[in-house]
Amino acid sequence: MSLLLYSYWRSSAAYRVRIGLNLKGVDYRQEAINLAPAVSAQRAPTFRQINPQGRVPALATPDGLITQSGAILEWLEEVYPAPSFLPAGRVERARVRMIAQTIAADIHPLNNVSVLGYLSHAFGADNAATIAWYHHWLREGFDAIEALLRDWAVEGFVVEDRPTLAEIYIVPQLANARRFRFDLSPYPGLCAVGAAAEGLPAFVAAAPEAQADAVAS
Ligand SMILES: N[C@@H](CCC(=O)N[C@@H](CS)C(=O)NCC(=O)O)C(=O)O
Repeated sequence: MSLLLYSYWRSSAAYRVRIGLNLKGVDYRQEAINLAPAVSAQRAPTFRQINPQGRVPALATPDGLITQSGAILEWLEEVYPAPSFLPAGRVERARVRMIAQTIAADIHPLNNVSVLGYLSHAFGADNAATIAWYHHWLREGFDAIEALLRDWAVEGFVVEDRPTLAEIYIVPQLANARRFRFDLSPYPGLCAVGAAAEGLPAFVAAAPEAQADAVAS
């Protein structure tokens, strides 16, 4: 099956999908869409024709173009059921989905590149204010996840002994946190999850620095 991922090395949403594709062992090609403000390839009419939302990730599949990392991951899970992104137990499935949603719905949308740009252009937020905003929403979300991990007595992977949807969302969000110099010392549980997953081949190959467009940006 021929799959083409529109991606950007620094996009944490695309990073989730790269991890997912690698965990499934699926062969895919990538086309880099440069989101750097000075380049803004996502605003180019050519990419808007492919994905009218102008965002990455987007995956070209035999079923058509699929956008939204969560929708792409669900599609992958349906087309390539093994190994599954989801644990066997209902309680465990709910747990990994809780974590994924906290990141996908409560942290990431508030800290997206276009949101940060709008804060600056429309409201005059300077760099310090923008970073304070970024850290605020990260803290809100990470506090919640850290408390859950503590309640569930997680040490390492969130459930079972392998990465699931939880690690697919946590690892890229941790990378964003480090990039924006967010203090991770209050989050030993999250860091332990990251440490359990980050060295696995599927995660190493998906990391931002490992992407071909990292050098070019
Ligand atoms: N909810 C979307 C978010 C996609 C998204 O916003 N991607 C970012 C990069 S991480 C992007 O393309 N940003 C461009 C922009 O904000 O204009 C998903 O999970 O795929």
